[in-house]
Amino acid sequence: VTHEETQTPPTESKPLRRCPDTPPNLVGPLFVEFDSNRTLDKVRGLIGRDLREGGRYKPPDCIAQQKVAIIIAFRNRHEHLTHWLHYLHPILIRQQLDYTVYVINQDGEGVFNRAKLMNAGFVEAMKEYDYDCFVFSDVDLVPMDDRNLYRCFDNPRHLAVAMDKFNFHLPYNGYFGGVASLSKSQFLKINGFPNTFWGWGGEDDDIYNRVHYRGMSISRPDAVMGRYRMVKHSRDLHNEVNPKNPGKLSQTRHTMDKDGINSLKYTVKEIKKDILYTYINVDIEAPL
Ligand code: UDH
Repeated sequence: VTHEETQTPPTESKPLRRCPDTPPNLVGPLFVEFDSNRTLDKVRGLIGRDLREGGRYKPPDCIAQQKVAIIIAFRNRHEHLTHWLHYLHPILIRQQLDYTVYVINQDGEGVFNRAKLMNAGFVEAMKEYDYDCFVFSDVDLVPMDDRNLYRCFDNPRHLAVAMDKFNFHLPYNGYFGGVASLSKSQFLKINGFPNTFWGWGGEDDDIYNRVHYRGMSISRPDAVMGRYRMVKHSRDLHNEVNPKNPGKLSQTRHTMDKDGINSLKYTVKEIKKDILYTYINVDIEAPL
C-alpha cells in the first residue's frame, strides 16, 4: 500500500488528470467507404450508447484538453450526414475530446450560405457551453487518418489538406475549404466569417484573407494525416456558383470589420437533440 492510497478514503474517487497531448488509442490510417446501406438508425445502434443526448461526449477517465464544438453547415444531405456521423464519432472519441456535434440546417429554399450558417452555429454553441475550440466542417468530408486532430492550435488550422477529389493535394496554397478549426479567440479576432457570400464559392478564401489580415498564419497537418474522402455528389439546388463572390475577395480588408459575427442576423426556428447530434434549424434571411 503506497502512501497515496492510504491518504485516500476508499469511497472517494481520484481526481481526474488532464488527457495526454497524444491520445493513446489512435490507430492512424483508416479505411473509409460510403456504403449505401448505412442508415442513421444503424449508426445510432452502433455508437449511440457512448454518447449523451445532442451528440455530446466527454472522456470518462481524463479531463479533455479542449472543449470543442463541431459545426456542420447543412441542408438536405441526410445520406452524407449518416456517413459523417458513422465515421467521425468513433474518431472524436479516440481523440479524447469534450465535444458536441452541431448540424446547422438552413431553413427554406433560399440561396445557400455556408459561412453564415457557420456563424450561427458558433453563436448557438456558445449559448450552450463554454467551448474553447470550433471545428467547421462540410458534411461530406471524412478524414482517412485519426491522427488528424479535431482541435485548435496556435494558429487557425486547415484540416482538409489532401482530399481525394483534388488527388490528395491542396488545390492551391491558400485553400482553406472543407474542414477548419479556430479557437474562440481566433474566430472573434477575424470577426467570424462573412455573412454575404450567397451561393457557391469564395467564402473560404475570404476567411483565409481575414486570418492573414489579422496577422495569423495557417496551421496544417501533413499530407498523409490530412487525407480525406468526399462523398461524391452533384451540385445542390439553390447553391449555384455565384459569379459575384470572387470579386468581393479584393475587398476583404475593408469589409471584414463590418461583415461578420458583429452583423449576424438570423432566427432559430427549431432545436432538436438527437443522440448523434444537436440539430438547429435557422432562418438566415436568404434571398430566393
Ligand atoms: N451544403 C449542404 N446543402 C446544400 C449545399 C451545401 O448541406 O444544399 C453544405 C454541406 O455541408 C457541403 C458544404 O455545404 O459539404 C459545401 O457545399 P458543396 O458540397 O456544394 O461544395 P463542394 O465544393 O461541391 O464540395 C461543389 C459542387 C460539386 C459539383 C461537382 C459535380 N461533379
